[in-house]
This record gives sequence, C-alpha cells and structure tokens, in this order.
Amino acid sequence: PQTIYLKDYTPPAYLVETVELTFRLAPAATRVVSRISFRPNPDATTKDFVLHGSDMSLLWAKIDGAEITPSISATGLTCEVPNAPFIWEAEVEIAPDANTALEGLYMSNGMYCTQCEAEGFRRITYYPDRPDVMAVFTVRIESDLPVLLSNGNPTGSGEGWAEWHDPWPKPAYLFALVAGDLIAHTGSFTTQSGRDVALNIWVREDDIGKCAFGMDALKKSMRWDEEVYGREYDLDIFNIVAVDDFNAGAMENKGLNIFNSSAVLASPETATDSDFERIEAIIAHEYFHNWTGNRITCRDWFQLCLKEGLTVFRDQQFTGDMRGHAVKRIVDAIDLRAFQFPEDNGTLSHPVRPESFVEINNFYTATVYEKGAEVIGMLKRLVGDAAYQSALDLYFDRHDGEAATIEDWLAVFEDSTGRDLAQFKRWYQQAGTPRITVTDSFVDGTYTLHLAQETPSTPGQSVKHPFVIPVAVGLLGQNGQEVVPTTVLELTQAEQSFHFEGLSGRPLPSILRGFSAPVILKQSQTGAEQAFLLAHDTDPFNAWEAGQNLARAGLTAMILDDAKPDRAFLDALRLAIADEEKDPAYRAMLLALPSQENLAQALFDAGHTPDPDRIYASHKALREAIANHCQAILSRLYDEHQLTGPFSPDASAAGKRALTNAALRYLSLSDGPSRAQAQFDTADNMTQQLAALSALLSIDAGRDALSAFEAHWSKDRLVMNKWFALQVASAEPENAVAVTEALTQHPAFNWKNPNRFRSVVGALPRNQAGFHRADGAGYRLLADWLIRLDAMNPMVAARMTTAFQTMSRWDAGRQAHMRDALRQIATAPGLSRDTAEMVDRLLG
Ligand code: DPP
Ligand code: ZN
Repeated sequence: PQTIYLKDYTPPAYLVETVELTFRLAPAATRVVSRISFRPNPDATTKDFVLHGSDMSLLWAKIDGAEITPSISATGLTCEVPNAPFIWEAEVEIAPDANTALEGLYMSNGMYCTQCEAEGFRRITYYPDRPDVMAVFTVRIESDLPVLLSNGNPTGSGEGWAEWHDPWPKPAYLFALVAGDLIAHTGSFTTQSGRDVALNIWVREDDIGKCAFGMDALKKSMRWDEEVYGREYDLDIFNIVAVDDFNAGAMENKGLNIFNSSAVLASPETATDSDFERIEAIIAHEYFHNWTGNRITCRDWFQLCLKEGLTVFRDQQFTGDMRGHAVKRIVDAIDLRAFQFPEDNGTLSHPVRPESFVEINNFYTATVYEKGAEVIGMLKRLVGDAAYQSALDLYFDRHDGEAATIEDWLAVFEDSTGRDLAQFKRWYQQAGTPRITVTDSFVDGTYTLHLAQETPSTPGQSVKHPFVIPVAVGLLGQNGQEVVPTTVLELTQAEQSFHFEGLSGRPLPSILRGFSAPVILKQSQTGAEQAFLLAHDTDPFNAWEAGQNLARAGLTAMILDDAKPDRAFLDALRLAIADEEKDPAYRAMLLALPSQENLAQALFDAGHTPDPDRIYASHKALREAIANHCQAILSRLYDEHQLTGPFSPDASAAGKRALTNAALRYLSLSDGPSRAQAQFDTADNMTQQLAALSALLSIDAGRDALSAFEAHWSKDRLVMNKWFALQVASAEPENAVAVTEALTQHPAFNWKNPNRFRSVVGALPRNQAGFHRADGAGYRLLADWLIRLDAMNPMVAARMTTAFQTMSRWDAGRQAHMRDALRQIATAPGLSRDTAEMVDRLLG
C-alpha cells in the first residue's frame, strides 16, 4: 500500500464550481447521476485529470455533452479534458445494501445514510475527493421513502422526490444524504441577527421520546457559539439524524449532522448522567464544526487537527461553561492520560499533525483530537484570553470559505499578537509526551524552581527539541495560605530556573495547575505534602491531583512491596470527602482511584514491569480499605445527597448522583448488597439503576439483577449495550475472556453493529487484568474477532487494534503472546489496508 506524505502536497489540477447530483435510490442498485462544472486551477502543477472512485460501476460519462471512455482503475479514473472550463457528466451504479464498511452510501435498518469523512464520497460517485476542492452542491433524491434529506436548504419536494441546495461551498467529505421512514422532533432557533432556523432531530418512531435533551443541547450550543465566538448559523434549517449503524460518534455534514444513535438519543429512563454529558458535548462539537471545519476546512487530511483540535477545545469550553470547569478539566485530564498518553508513548505515537499515512481513517486519534485541543489550550494560556479572541476573529475573517493549514492558523496568532510561534509549532510536529523534572531550593527568602524538560524518542523521531511549555504554578505557605497566586511560567529551554523573591518561609509549590500542559510531571513529594495539597491547594485540579498522587504512591507500595493500604491516604481522603464546601461532583472525583491502566503506565514509566494481576489485587484491596475506613462518612453522604422529585439531568443533580453512587460502590464492599439491591429495585432512572447493578456485580451479587435488567430492557438496543459492556467490565480477571466469549454467543450479539461489537469485544481490553491474561487468551480472542470484523468493516477493526499499543510495557511472556496475536492478524487473507497499516505500525 502507498504511503502519502505531507511534503508531497500539490494543489488540485482542477477546481469545481458546482455539483448537481441525482440519486435514484434502490438498495441493491442505486443510480447516481452527476453534473460537475470543472475549471483548470491556475495554481496547479499538473494538468492530469483524475477522479477518485471505487466500488461502483460507471454507466456512461460525458465531457461537454460528448460521450467519452475514461480509463478506470480500482481507485478512480482518468481521461483527456479541455484546457478550459468544462462540464463533466456521469452516471454510476452503487449497492448501498452491500456496503458493510459503513463508508459512502449504506443502509441501516431500512434507511439510507452516508458517511463521507474522510474519503467516503468516492464510493458514491467519481469526484476529486479531497478537502481543498470546495463546491456548491445541488441534490435531487428520488425514492418512495417519506423523508429525503441532504445538505443545505430544501428547495422543492413532491411525491417520491426532494431537492436540496447548499449555498456554501464545501468539500465532498461534508456531503450527506438520508432517506428513511423517520419522524422529527422539531424546534426552532432565532439567531442573534434575527433569522429563524428550523431544527429537527430525525429518528425512528420508537425513539421520538428520546430527543428532547438533544434538542435542548443544540439550542444551547447555537447560543453559546454566538455569545462566545460570535459565530452565527448560516442556513434556514439544521437537521440531525440518528443512525444505529455508525462507525464513529457523529458527523458534521453541512446542515445535516448524522449521529450514532448512542450520541443523541437520551431519556432519564435509558441514559446515564455520563450519556447526557457526552451527548451534550457531541451535539455541541458537531454544531461547532459549522464554523471550525465547514466554513473553514482543512487543505488536506494532514491538517485534521486544524478542525478537530479546535472543535474539541471549543466543546470542552462549552461543557465547562455548562457544567463547571473544575470537574471538566479533571475529566479531560483523566481521558487524555488514559487514551492519548499510551498512544504518545507507544509504537503508534505520531505528531498532532502527522507527516505520513497509509489510511487516513487510522489518524482520527486521541493525539489529533485531544492533544490537538490541549495545544490550543496552551496557545490560549500563552497569549492570554483577549489575544486569543482577537486571533480567532482574524482567523474567521481571513479564512472563511477556505481550506486552511496549521501554518495559516499559527500565522493568524503571530499577526494578531506579534509573537513568534516558530518554537510553539513543535507541538504540531514532534510526537511524544514531554517529561518535566522539578527540583527546587530556598535561600534567603528566594524560592527557586528548576524545571528540566525531556521528550523520549518516538517512532521516526529520535531527536526532540525543547517545547514551549506553559507551566502554571502557585506557592502555598505553611498554613495553606497562597503566598504566590497562579503564575504561568514559560519553559522554553531544556532546563530553566524561575525565582520567587521576598518569601518569609519555604513555600510548598503547586505545579502544573489546571493541568496547564499535556506533560508528565516528575517531582518528589512526600506523602505529607500530598495530603497537605489535597487539603489546602486553592487550585481544584491540583488538589485532586495530589490526592491521586498520594493514592498512586500507596498503591505502588502495595503492588511492589506488599505494603498495607496507606493510612495517611485513607485519613486524607476521609477528610476531603467530608468537606461540604466541596461540590459533590468534585468529591465523587476524589473517590475514584487512579485506574489500573494508569497504574500500569506509571509503573512502567518508573522503570518497572507492571503485573496486571497484582495491580488488580492491590486496587481491590485499597478499595476495601477505603470502604472500611470511611464507612461512616460514606453512609452519611449516601443518605444526605439523595435527590427527591422529578429527574433532572443538570450538572448539580448529576453531581449528587455521582457522589452517592461512588459511595454506594464502597458501601457495597463494606456492608453487602442490601443498599445497592434496594436502589436497583426502586430506581426510576438509568444512572441509579446502572450504578446499583454495577455495585452488585462488583461484589458478585448481581445475578438476579442482571436477568431482571435484561428482561426489562431487551428491546432497547442502547440500554442493552450497557448490559453487555458492564458484564465484561466487571468480570474477575480469570473470567473476563470466558464472559466475553459467552456474550458473543448471546442471541442479541449482532457483531455487525459497531456499537454492539464495541460493547462486547471492545470492552475486553478495558478490563486490564482480564485482557492481559498471562496465557494470552485475551489477545487471541480479540485477534480472532478483529480478523472476522475486518472483512466487514475495516475502519472499526483497525481502530480496535490499538488495544495492542501498550505492548512494550509488559513482560516478555505477554509481549510474545501479543506479538503472536498481531502476526495472526497480519497474515489473515485479504486483510484491509486500514488494519494492515495498524498492525504494521504495532509490530514496529
Ligand atoms: N469529523 C467527525 C467528528 O469528529 C468524525 N468523523 O466530529
Ligand atoms: Zn470533530
């Protein structure tokens, strides 16, 4: 397979003015007629006319009305064209019902839908399928199905047909079409300039009761983007469609967002608080793409972070504004460390802007998205809020209607702030997580912080140059008062010292406040200092971080030295959770221990070979110790934060549920199943019900509840995904493979549905000790399933190979088993380019 390089970029040879498409829909033989006006690109370096296209048959093609015979390959066609503007016309036939890859036009439960990002449009018709070719689309759909949707505004419809026109030039990856027997939950929004926009969430009839929350989230997103970024919506209608079979979370097609049904449908009975929060964030994310992604798009797929990093950053800001910034920052840091750090520190490591790829679908990664968002957060921290805002205004002004690059993005900041960002640009170019080592001294009232940065080498990048790292620091005095408030230090050298003068005593530093950069901080702190920071740090992130560090230190001693649970940690935690000044959601975060994955990562980073079984056992032992040590306060928290009255998904109510449910899990360990069973029996919402079921399963008392749950929810596919995933997650290490295997035999296990596949097979790697069983059975099970899935759906299969990315972390025996599993995948007949690239990179 061919590797594509950023350095080889050349402008398109031909540009497109307008595209007219007619779809005659039929499951096995859809006809697509295209009429495209091309003109030679004055900036082109070649005159070759190449259209992308695969999995279709060309019925005829014409240039300026004259029939032609192009030369066709498996990936596209070429032909002679005039050296002047011309009209291309063609008709192709495609088979949506045979499209199991879920890219291009496919069918899901009798409905037609599309997914064109990144390169799905080339499965619909012959076209220059690259994001720097932007055109105005007009679409006619012919079908007997009642609802026929495409991008832009509706321009006409009748019995069996509908027409749409999108006035905004767009790349083909933003094209969308939906046809189905759907009904709409409707709404409306008046923009800041007074235009009325019709809003619809299209679903199957059974799901109409699950749309209200999403509609509300959409309106909030539209308002927020006007208020915070000055961005107004630009069409008369905004449609969202829920689809059951979908490879990703959702897609920002212009005016017609298509969502995985799990990312939009919610009701109190069926969705948990985390679902509500996730749905709100994804709706915001896709909506925000209208400006960051659609109006300004990417020149090429190497620039993916231009739209994704920025849009994730914007959705994080939005969630913070809606639900509280302290907890949101903690959640984002946990996720970054859980998903991006392993990627950045393993064989799949790549820069936020990659420099080469074989299959672009493999680069929709935590690095591009979440680290991409961190890079923007750092930029904002360095230039300040006001300068960030002016830079963004300039970005929208200067690049509206264009396909831009990271260079364009940085130039906007340079031009509006006068700052040289040449060194900052390394965040886009160098892969790997920087380590910052801290040493300090105190002499004559001057406190000196010495920071040294180092980034380990990554595949293809052995030498790393220093980054510009904003390190937010505060200093605390002996009694916990803040003697120096948060200051952003700019670390630009490999080593640098920062002085704080005029102090009356040696302060305790609080470093990397608010997780001000995506780095690993190495500092020696005593347990007493960590407990002090947990109690006194004015920065909520670092107070939480101190608690995690204290817990991790205790767990490490248990894992490596058979130590007993750390009494100092237990006391500090008990004190912190009893503090009624702290909000319940935050205290729920304090009660969560560092994950087993996080411990494995930390042990490896400290030079040890992690043992997943010991990690599991110590984790469990510490949880039991917390349960016993804090029983009285946990029981009080459980009782006092119960909610009465009708369910509300708002942040404050969700925070109370998070706290009582965290308490419930511990209380089930100390007191047995009665509380959880009672909560399970009486719960009127999914958050309470699922938490109770999970608590019961964690003490092996959930058998009856599990059956009752299944009997009650067997018709609700989204709820059943939870039922499947929870069993895999809560299985004891020695049973996890067997539980997963048994669930794949369940009649409701439809492995062709990506959500269901992820909730069973995809759940296994998240059960760390279960997946990393010493005999390799977990790896083999995953490999077998990925080989099977790859033949159907390469994108999802390839994505899931990332379960092997931590290979180098484990002992020789496990590594050998992982290698065998990867080789088994690598040698599977007919392996897709997607999965082949991943396995190749994983094997190093
Ligand atoms: N562009 C989509 C998103 O991230 C992914 N297909 O929203
Ligand atoms: Zn996105």
